[in-house]
Amino acid sequence: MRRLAPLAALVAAAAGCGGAEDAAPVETTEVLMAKSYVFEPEHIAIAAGETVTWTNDDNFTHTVQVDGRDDHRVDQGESVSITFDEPGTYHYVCTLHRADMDGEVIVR
Ligand SMILES: [Cu+2]
Repeated sequence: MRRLAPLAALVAAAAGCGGAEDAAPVETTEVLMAKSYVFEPEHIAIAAGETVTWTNDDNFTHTVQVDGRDDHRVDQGESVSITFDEPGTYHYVCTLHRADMDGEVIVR
């Protein structure tokens, strides 16, 4: 029984921090729609006024919709760029695959 305690504690800690949600944001303006159904990296940080480019390297069409604004369709091999002028935390989704594909842009 004593061996189970550390394992249980580890599982609880992993569940509590929400897995990848708590990963430190990556300083980049390039996000890949990688294979399959994923934004990579999911969490990025940029400076106010910078432009983020999402490029679709997957075999499926995806979209980028930031905080309920215009939805941008991105076909295979294409990209979309969005400029963020105001500091803040912006959540975005692919509206075709909401359950699997979302990410965050932190503008400093
Ligand atoms: Cu998608």
